[in-house]
Amino acid sequence: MNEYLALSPEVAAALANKLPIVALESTIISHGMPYPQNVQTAREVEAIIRAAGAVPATIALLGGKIRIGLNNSELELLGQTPDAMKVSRRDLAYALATGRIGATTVSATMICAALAGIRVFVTGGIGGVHRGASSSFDISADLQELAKTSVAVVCAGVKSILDIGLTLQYLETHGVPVVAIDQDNLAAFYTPDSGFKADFRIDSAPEQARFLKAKWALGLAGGVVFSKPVPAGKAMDKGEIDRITAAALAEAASEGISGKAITPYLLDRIKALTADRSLSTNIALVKNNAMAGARLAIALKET
Ligand code: PSU
Ligand code: MN
Repeated sequence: MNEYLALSPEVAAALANKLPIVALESTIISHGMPYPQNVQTAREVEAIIRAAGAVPATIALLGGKIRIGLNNSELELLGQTPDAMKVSRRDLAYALATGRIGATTVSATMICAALAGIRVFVTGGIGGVHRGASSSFDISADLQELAKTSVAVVCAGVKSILDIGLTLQYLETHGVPVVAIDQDNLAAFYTPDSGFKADFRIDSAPEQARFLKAKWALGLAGGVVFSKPVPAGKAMDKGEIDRITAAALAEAASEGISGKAITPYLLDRIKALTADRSLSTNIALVKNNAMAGARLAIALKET
């Protein structure tokens, strides 16, 4: 076990007993949602995973260690530290060496999960190629991580704050399969349909597990994106979210927001501009993903 890893007793026991484990990220807690809904959602997501028969492992950086599995007071600490460092691959060594409170993004969570031997990871949405990337060069480190780190990421697709077509193109170039669940098209986070077809559709967890097993048995390192659409009753209206996204992007441009600040800024503005309705959609889709991730982790143990 890597010297920087510190497992919670629950996760340590699950690893020793080869139980199915689902990794969860922490940027969604510190930067993706406001307190106290962030902590409450984190706990509810963990409860859904346990009820489904798997073990949740929320990942964050505390006191110079990669913590795999957080207790209630650690979740609370993270939820109440909005200035926790947003940690992607680039920031991991710095955050550990300086003992910072670090919230891991999809890329850093994949790295930490892989170090701990966890193969399935549930989140809300992945990062991607930003609109205007041809001049800003802003492509999330999440995509490069998916290209090399062998962890399955269950999400609600790619948000329309991003350039969804270019994100899919980038993933294709790097050999990252995008698998839709329950429909043919990639999901777009707040809405079920991005308008773009996913590479494959696999609804059943045992088949998803066989797909992962085949990929990794071939020595094809890297992740797989599983896209689960937001439940229909919790989705936002596409016209409304498109208008609001355009407004938020315009505000970000006029404020000169860029780099790692842009994604949290846009999420926060979208939440404000939808009078918090986007937050309830966000919470619903993460819970929905947790169920799919737990089923996949269980199926992977049985494959
Ligand atoms: N999308 C969301 N909520 C989030 C994020 C993305 O709906 O919290 C976070 C994830 O942690 C993701 C990160 O890995 O933002 C991507 O940041 P960037 O675009 O700076 O790579
Ligand atoms: Mn970026």
